[in-house]
Amino acid sequence: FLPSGNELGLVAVGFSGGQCKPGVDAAPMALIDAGIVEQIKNDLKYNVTYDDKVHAYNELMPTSDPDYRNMKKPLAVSAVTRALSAQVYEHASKGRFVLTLGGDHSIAIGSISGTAQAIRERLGREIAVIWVDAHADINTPETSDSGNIHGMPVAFLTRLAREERQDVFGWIKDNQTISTRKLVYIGLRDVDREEKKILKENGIKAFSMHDIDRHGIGRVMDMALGWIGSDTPIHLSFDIDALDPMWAPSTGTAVRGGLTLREGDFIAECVHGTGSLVALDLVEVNPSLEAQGATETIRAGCSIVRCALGDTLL
Ligand code: HAR
Ligand code: MN
Ligand code: MN
Ligand code: MN
Repeated sequence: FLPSGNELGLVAVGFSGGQCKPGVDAAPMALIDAGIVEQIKNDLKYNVTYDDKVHAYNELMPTSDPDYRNMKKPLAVSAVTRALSAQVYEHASKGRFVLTLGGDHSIAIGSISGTAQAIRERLGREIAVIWVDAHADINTPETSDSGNIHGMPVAFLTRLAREERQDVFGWIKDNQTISTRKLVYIGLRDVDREEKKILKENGIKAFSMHDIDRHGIGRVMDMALGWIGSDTPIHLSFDIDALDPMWAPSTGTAVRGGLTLREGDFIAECVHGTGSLVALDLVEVNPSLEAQGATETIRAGCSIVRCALGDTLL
């Protein structure tokens, strides 16, 4: 089921409505300006299908978007992720590897639902998701303290949260959802109390920074990939805040005590090495925060992407 012929579809999503800090919408352009597309084409030899646009989805923005069930900007996030889902589906259903450059992490509702649907239709298979993040992003609207939807995408994708209203994620169909059994976290270190309960009650596999300290990243990757099993299509959703702020300071909710740059690259290399990676998100780069560290953060993001796409050291 490997995306054949090194075909890659790129979607650039300039969206920040899943949280409150402006600037994360500028990340795709910053990554592109840093040369990510040339690196993918020339160094890694992919055929890139890209519409040459950073999508802001302005035409989808509601004039009024009041809080609903404690969610901030529910209409905007729902509309953007719905449109993104269709874009990602379009690429994935044609057998392309799909790279989505965010944007805040709420966009994973769109990218993962699109991948899940395309892989089910093409191969009759459920995807696994590897979520690399300081945060679990599995709050339901009711458990979230912030109301920011970038803290909720995993809940909507797994159906731990659901909503009937079509304009507030009611559009997510069963064939666009993922199983909690095929979800693995790596890098967690800032998980809300209610989220910990959700992880425990649903038996979700999670490797925290403590696990990485104890076992080392090599064994953690063996365990993570062993849990998923071979020959399972994988969607890797990489939040740059998984990295320590030393390497990626320019992000909205930086948490100290994170992954080194090499550990982040190693995760991406290992997932590439399975031969089963079908899609990648890179999210939460915010060049306007800690601006003296923006170049470094962008470089770290480019490096993660290259490693996931098969860049090798030797
Ligand atoms: N758990 C907190 C919340 O729900 C913080 C989430 C921060 N999320 C991200 N994405 N930066 O991982 O609001
Ligand atoms: Mn996240
Ligand atoms: Mn995060
Ligand atoms: Mn809380």
